[in-house]
Amino acid sequence: MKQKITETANSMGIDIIGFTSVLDYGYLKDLLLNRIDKEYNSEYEEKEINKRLDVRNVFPECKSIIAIGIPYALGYKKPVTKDMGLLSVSSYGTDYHKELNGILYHLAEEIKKYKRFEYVICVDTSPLIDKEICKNAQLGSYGKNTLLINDSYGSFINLGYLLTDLDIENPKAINTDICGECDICIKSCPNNAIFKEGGLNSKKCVSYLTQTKNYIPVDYRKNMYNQIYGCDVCQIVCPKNRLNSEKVTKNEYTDLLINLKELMHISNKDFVKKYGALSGSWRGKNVWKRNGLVTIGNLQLLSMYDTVKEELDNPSELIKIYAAWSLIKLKKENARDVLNNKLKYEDDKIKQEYMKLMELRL
Ligand code: B12
Repeated sequence: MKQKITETANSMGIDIIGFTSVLDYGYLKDLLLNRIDKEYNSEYEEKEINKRLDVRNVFPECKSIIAIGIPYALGYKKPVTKDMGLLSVSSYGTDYHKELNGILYHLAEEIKKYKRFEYVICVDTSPLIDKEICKNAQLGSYGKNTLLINDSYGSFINLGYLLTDLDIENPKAINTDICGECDICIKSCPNNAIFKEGGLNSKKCVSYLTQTKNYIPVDYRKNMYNQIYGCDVCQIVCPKNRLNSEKVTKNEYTDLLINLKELMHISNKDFVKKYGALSGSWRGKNVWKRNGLVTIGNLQLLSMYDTVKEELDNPSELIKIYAAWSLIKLKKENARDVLNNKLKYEDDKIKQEYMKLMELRL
């Protein structure tokens, strides 16, 4: 059965495929609880841990899992810019959720031509722990950057799987150390989010910071540099992503660059029209705009001073307080006068934030 399914997948162009019959992930309970205890978790994970620990919570009839990896952006190099924002390459082109859902559906329907079975598709958004399931299905091993790295394709692979009621046995994968002494991702992580001993503090990861609606500590903002959505640094530096040239799919990624002036003025409708199909748009316009304001401050784009100033009148607190930060980064003395004049119109929370920012040595 495994061989036949693998052949079907290969004939559809799916190179990375594996199987696991590990259904119970209770062995990760302490690790997950420990992360929560230390507040290393993110708000994008299912809060009720037990729901994450057994695939039968999602599909009670599950007996085995068919997992796949779909490579993207092989050989990716960041486009260079001095005055634009940047999206992570995981947000390039068609939303990978949509793409993988389609591929997995197609695969399941092909398998059904010779074997009746029931299935549930999972890509990213289920409570389950995709990397661990795919590691058990032998799609790859954990790198120090905590991502799953495939032997042939590296870590630029999106993961998805079919929970099935098929009787497919496969032993649990053993952890292999594929990084050895290499710690380039740990050293390169802009905000030191990766631990030497393994694991990641999500709250410090730039990818997390670009997505969260929570308050971003002032000290972390410079490390977001020009990221409007996501971050690829720990993958770009990884030697496992330096592939043979025949695997490199594309070199030009200028579509990932974001015009900041346009972003500051874009309407909700135009945002959805222009960026709505990208996986990185799920947090909406204001989060991108907030990141745009951080970028303008970080890149010292003085020509954007007036545009940023206008955003102090934006009704959204999420925008206002980052506009204030950005303005101070651009021209501290002028910004102080502007913010002082605004104090009387703002509520206590915003007032306090402005006062704090004016006192900081930015
Ligand atoms: C929440 C989440 C995030 C959070 C937390 C990331 C994280 N590392 O967990 C944030 C917002 C930071 C994030 C960022 C990104 N994400 Co994300 N994310 C998820 C999500 C929804 C859940 C992940 C999760 O449960 N983490 C919790 C714990 C269990 O994971 P962990 O901390 O890494 O711990 C594991 C190992 O690292 C290891 N470990 C942890 N601590 C220790 C300690 C020791 C001592 C040892 C030995 C091992 C060890 O064991 C754990 C067992 O699984 C999954 C989809 C899903 N449903 O699973 C996608 C997923 C992990 N993300 C993905 C991607 C692509 C990204 C980004 C690259 C996107 C981007 N370009 O910005 C970045 C990468 C940042 C990074 N280095 O991880 C892919 C990863 C693909 C791959 N090749 O591995 C996934 C699988 C989505 C998918 N289906 O394709 N993500």
